[in-house]
Amino acid sequence: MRKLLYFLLVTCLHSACDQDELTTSIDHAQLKTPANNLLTRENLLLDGTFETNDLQQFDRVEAAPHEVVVQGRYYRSFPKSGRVELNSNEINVGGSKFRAELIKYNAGGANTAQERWFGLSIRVPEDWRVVDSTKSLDIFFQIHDRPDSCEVYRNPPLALFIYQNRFKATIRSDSNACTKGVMPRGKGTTVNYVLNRPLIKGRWVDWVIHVKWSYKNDGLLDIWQDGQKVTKYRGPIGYNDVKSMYLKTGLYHIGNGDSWPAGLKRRVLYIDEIRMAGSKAKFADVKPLL
Ligand SMILES: [Ca+2]
Repeated sequence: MRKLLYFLLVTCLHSACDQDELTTSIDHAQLKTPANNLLTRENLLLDGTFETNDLQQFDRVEAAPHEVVVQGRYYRSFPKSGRVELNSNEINVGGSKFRAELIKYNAGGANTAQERWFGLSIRVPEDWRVVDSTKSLDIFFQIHDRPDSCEVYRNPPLALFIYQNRFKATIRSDSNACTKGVMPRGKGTTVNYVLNRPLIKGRWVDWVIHVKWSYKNDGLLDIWQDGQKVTKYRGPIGYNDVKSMYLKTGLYHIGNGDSWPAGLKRRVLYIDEIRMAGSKAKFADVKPLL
């Protein structure tokens, strides 16, 4: 297959310009036409490719307008993707704490639609500064619970995030009908770390996630990174809730309390090809870049 790699110098003209954006690389051999791509995908509940030049595929935006923009400097398959930014001086702007996330409902749950497939691609900029703190992490994908009337919003049953120089993921479960507090602990509740991979900067990284929500022992979680299975978990995942959960993607920085990493002005992440599908789906339906 013939490969052409172009390096385009792009002049920074606006204040949001990052060191990483000085160089754009496009691998033309990987490009697919939208028509070819759409024909092969079925069963989608979300097809978040940003090709409509807006965020209409999502149900809600928990971000200020400048925090999530559609742009074409980088993209996965088609010539648009989402650029997400968090700024050090914008706590509680566009969402609680340091947050800029897109939301899609109907992500399933242990007592509703148990099976879901998710796909997404992320591009961590070359100049992403690793923060050497055990109190700092940046979530780029999470499935969030919707609490029952006896509960508060808890930590998410599934979260993928950047922690120091690693990609990591946590899962949480609770068989109790009423979870106590925000972080399930104690009898019937668990927290597990199910992914630990080197952080990759400067190129797109594809993720496919297959999950069966269950607070019993028949739950399932498989994660593929760039087509390679990196997580195979069997056991409880999710809460004993009535309502279906929701997908969130973008950036959510968690520090020690309300703290932001010292000396860091901004976090930027590119996201693309965010898909969700139900139990009839297969790997190829949600995989980025067919
Ligand atoms: Ca519950």
